[in-house]
Amino acid sequence: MMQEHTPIQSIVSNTSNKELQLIGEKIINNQRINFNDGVLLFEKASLPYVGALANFVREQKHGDKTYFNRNFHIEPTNICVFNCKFCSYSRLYAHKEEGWELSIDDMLNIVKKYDDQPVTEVHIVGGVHPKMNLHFFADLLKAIHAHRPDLHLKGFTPVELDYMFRKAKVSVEEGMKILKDAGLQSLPGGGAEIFHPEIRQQICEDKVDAEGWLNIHKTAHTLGMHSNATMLFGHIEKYWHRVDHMEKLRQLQDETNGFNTFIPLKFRNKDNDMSHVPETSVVEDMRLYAIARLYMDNFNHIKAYWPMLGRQNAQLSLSFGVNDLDGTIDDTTKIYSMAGSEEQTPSMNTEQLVTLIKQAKRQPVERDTLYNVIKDYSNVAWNETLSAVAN
Ligand code: V47
Ligand code: SF4
Repeated sequence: MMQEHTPIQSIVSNTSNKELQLIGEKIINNQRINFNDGVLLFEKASLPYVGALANFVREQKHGDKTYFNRNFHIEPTNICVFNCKFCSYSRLYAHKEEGWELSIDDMLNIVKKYDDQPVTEVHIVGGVHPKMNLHFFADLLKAIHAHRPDLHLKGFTPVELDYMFRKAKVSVEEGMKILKDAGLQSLPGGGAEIFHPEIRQQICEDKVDAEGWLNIHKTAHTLGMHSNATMLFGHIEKYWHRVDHMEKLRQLQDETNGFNTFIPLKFRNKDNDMSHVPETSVVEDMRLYAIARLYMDNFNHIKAYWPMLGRQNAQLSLSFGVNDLDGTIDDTTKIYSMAGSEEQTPSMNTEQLVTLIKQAKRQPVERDTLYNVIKDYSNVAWNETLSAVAN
């Protein structure tokens, strides 16, 4: 008797392009795709094709589950010694009157605003201030931890860490241990941008390079910490630079298994030195998410950061491989509002985020930083017609 094709097998076998068909077969058979496959998908595959495959992988891994967490952000400063061309947020130290620099008390007061709220994580990332050093941040972590020991402390990109460790004249391992002892539990994914020097030299030449970024994450993983990884896409990079970036992350993940999630970040072009570079289309964004889901086979989660992508596109991404929508944020981080994200309403509460996920016919699940389930919202009856997704 002839075996019936599943819908995904039919899509793959009906594809006229033989090369794309072979890649599709690898995916269906749970085989890893390689660098050339990744580039080919970017060059030749249609959105419906990569979308169907990515959705197949997403549903194999997570079914309809779509995670979010309740967190808030602290941005200690926007003063920065670096000068990344895509950054709309930083101010050089020479213009520090245009920026902000928070004291430990200021930041503790932000934490205290959440005293009665069931947030599980604080995300701490900012510019690289020449006077905020390793010991300042260790004291900050200790103060937050003493005030609220249940909060997971996720903070600092390798850009900040590399600078603070070099200034304090400690090795990466010593520095990470100091911060870990002070309460740091994970690293966020920022500062990765595009690893390849051909692009890095043009958009952020003076900050930590790919090797340094990867080494800091590797060291964190070795110390038992988890971390995220990002990729800033949709500017001057070529398709192969994206695949090269994902390949480097995939290799490190093979070694350490310390990454929680991969977060593609769409380049926004307002008020920065790359304003002349046009932004990518929604179709290109969704193709990117889908291909990321296919390439990053050893990453459990693909996250869309809704404050940057916009709510409607974040909702759409749930059909293209994404299974995580960052957090309910009361005070959207300034890095995106300053770079031109269309997010005018700087917050989305839990009801709105759950509704947004349900409208996409997915299953909203609140998680903690390490993806332990806190609450499944499937049966919480909120009004699904609520206009949660108005951009
Ligand atoms: O590294 C800066 C990006 C990143 C722009 O780990 C821009 O959970 C687009 O990494 N257009 C920092 N992107 C933010 C970040 C992050 C955000 C949310 C969650 C997590 C996590 C990490 O923001 C920077 C850079 O890649 N960025 N400027 C811009 N114009
Ligand atoms: Fe500084 Fe980060 Fe902005 Fe680069 S992206 S200028 S490191 S704040």
